[in-house]
Amino acid sequence: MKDVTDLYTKFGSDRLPPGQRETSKFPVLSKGATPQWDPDSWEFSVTGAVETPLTFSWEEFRDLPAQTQVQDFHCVTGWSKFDCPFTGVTFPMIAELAGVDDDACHVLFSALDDYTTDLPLEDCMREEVLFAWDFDGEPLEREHGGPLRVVTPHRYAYKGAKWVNGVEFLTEPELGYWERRGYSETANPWREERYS
Ligand SMILES: Nc1nc2c(c(=O)[nH]1)N[C@H]1C(S)=C(S)[C@@H](COP(=O)(O)O)O[C@H]1N2
Ligand SMILES: [Mo]
Repeated sequence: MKDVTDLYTKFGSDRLPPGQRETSKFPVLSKGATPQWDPDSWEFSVTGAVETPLTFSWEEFRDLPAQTQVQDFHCVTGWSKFDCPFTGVTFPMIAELAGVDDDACHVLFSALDDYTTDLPLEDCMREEVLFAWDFDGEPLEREHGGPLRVVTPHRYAYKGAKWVNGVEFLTEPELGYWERRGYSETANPWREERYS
């Protein structure tokens, strides 16, 4: 198990980012209802500025090499949860399988509930950005994004799409669900980049 809870030292002096409050609970924040999913028809796609667009069935995705990381989770509404053990595949692993084009600079994640979120490519090409399916050794609860979600411990949690089923590599930024509503494109918690 890899502990990445010291990640904050790259961004600031405090583990708890400014304006955040620690909670031991794991609140649920979704724009709407938890979407249905069917393991037999579920498909994960990698598209856009890549050499090889990819699709994975649920079984194929689960066969990818996984790792477990203990991460902190920071919600833009002001709560942080420490020591979250997430298991999944790293973003750089998926990027390597698809072969990212030189002119790709942003990434748009999409999800079963039509949520989208955009991050600069360099913020995604990090070992701590995981496509996670387990939390604390158990399948991720449906309301927390099961079967599969993204986690971004170095960014506010709205950058981590729950129920993720698509990754598109972009040659120019595109605003996602919360970014269109005024939330930050970069979302660094230690700089309190909440709004744009
Ligand atoms: N697909 C999807 N992903 C999403 C959201 C959502 O509404 N839909 N909400 C985001 C927000 S604002 C936060 S804070 C986290 C919340 O994750 P949690 O419900 O597991 O705490 O998920 C993010 N990912
Ligand atoms: Mo959030």
